[in-house]
Amino acid sequence: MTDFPISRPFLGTVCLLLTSHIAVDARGDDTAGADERPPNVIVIFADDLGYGDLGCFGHPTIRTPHLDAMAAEGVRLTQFYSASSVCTPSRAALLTGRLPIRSGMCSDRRRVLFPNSGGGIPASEITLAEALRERGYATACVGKWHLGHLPQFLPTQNGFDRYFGIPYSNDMDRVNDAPAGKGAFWEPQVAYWNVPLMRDEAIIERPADQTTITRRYTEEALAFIREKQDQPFFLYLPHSLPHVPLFRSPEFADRSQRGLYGDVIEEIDWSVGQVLETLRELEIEQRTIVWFTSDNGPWLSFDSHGGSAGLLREGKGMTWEGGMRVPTIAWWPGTIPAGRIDTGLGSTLDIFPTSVRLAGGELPTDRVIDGYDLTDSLTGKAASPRQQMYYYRGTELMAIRQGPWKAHFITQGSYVGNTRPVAHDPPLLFHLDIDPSEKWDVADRHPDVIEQLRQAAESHRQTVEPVESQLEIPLG
Ligand SMILES: [Ca+2]
Repeated sequence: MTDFPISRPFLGTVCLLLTSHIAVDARGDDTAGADERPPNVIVIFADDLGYGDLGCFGHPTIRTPHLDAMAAEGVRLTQFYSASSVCTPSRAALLTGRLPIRSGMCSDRRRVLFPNSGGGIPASEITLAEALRERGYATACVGKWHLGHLPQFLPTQNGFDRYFGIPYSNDMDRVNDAPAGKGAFWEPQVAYWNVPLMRDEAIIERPADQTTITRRYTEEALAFIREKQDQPFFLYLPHSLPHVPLFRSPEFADRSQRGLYGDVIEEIDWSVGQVLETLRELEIEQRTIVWFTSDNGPWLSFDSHGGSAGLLREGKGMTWEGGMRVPTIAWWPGTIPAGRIDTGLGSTLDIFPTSVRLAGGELPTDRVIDGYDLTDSLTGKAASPRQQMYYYRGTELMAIRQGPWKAHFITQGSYVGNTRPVAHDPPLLFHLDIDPSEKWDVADRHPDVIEQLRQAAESHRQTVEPVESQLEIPLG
């Protein structure tokens, strides 16, 4: 086996030499040779959806029948983490399988990219779209990008054949005469945010009509699936909602007992149902793995316009569980057994290696990959290989989880009130299997565990090399 290529221009040449490890396939395809075909990969990624916001994750009044059915037919992952508590680093981690600190897609000064940012995902990073395209996949990104809005950073420069969506958050580019403070959010109007809607590299609508954005993402996604049904494809579908400001199509207005936020989730749930139904209609559901998860926890400072982390502590922007543990479902009829709940650890970091291996590729060897191949745990054949999770805020390692234990070295608020960091020595220690809500600090009873976690943190730090932050580069 050769080393994976170091620079992008050589990617194609070398990848063709890689040996193929197509997953054993007993999924009953009736066309000759279809068993050799690697599975399609679909990643549906909600924005700021909390751990407690789905029916199948315990919400009492938000109705999510399609996601509940997806969970019943697939596996629910109850200890699954985003690699960051905010948008940009979280997306970089998902698409590269690497902690954001390794790619420069995090910062201690600016937590995400803004319209006045000049940086973006470095060309040296290998995205999941690039890795899968090299394996013959058709690729599409439909939704919120937030890895750089300048031409050289767009999805079409990062392995995606096509792009349709908003290049950053739906609350950016706010116009000057919009109501001040949070006033603009409580009764949001499309015209308050001058966000662009793009097709490939061109702006096709500005401000984007966010009222219909979930429906249009869905239509775009379904069209791609239909068009590419006869070849392996990767569809990355990062919804721009339920990030505030909240919008939904007229058909979903005032439907949910949970109010506007519930309406938004119910439209996303409808969208998921459309995707799964289309796969079934095309009879490709048994060769498609679909992930549903969220990029970070709920934005709690937006009151009823933010979501719920359920029994988890705190939310978006923080390294408490509510900020980074996300509601996750994996679905692949005939391969992932139905109705299972997997309490093993997992992360969006793991989607990259899992997908690349399913596609018959090999992981890059010239860089640290922080993800694990979860195929055997998803299919119930083995326990999850992931034992640790690192909780970063910018470049600071705030906390570490090892097995059931989590130590917080530093805690900090999110965006409002007191956001000064508070150092803990000894660290706060929680047993997350017993205490998922992080209520009972048991540090004084387990000095040995603390020592192990300190050493694990130190070993991890040794693997991190400083790189330039892309989030601090100004525009122009
Ligand atoms: Ca987010």
